[in-house]
Amino acid sequence: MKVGVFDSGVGGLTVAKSLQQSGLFSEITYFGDTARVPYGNKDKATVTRYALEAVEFFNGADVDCVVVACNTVSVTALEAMQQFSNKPVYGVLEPGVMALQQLGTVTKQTRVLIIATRSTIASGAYQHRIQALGVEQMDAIATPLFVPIVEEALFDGPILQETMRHYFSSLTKPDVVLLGCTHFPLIAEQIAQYFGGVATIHSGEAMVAWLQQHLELPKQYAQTPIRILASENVEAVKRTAKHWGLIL
Ligand code: DGN
Repeated sequence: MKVGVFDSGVGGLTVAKSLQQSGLFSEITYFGDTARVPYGNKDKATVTRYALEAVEFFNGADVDCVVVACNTVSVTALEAMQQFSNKPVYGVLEPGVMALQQLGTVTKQTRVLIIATRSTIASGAYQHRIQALGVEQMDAIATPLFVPIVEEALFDGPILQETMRHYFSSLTKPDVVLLGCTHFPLIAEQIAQYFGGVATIHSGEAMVAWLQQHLELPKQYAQTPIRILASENVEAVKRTAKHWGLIL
């Protein structure tokens, strides 16, 4: 099975990496809309328009299904994509919620922190789904500064530490942090450490678990080649992919 991966830019490579390591797919075609990133501060109509252009691309591409790595697109335009796509389209919202549920220790008392772009937080999508699990203690905050920090490869150090203090210092310590943005898995360890060691949920790993459960795909490929396409500066995306450990 061949999978397409759509993201607003380079961040979705974290999800592509999980898919590449999963052994579930024979080939990955990644498309990052680098010419128009970031999507995280744009309104629903704009994000939907961009997402439908990606659908047009994937409708003509040699892929069997499409994974939307971008959380912002997954919570604002997934249904529109599914409506116009000629193949199944899967977003990261459901897998993230399923991963939280499968931690096994989620109760009314569990305190969940959701961090994401402004649009993802404003959509309320994660909050509603997680409340429906019975979770009563939740913080949901937009942390857009983490996006350029990760893109600048400042995975640790004073800028990241200060930014975490800026966003987190007034919060009660969570039990679980849901990383509701493609970039955040790259600073998951630092975020977990900031709170003294907490569980984190990674969209890519969550997506692999969800696909395995829902499509019952066997792990059968020792290697999954990835084809990288972008609306601008594809060489930069390829460099990032190498830097983040994808095998090109
Ligand atoms: N890919 C976006 C997301 O996961 O929400 C983050 C980057 C962006 O477009 N702002």
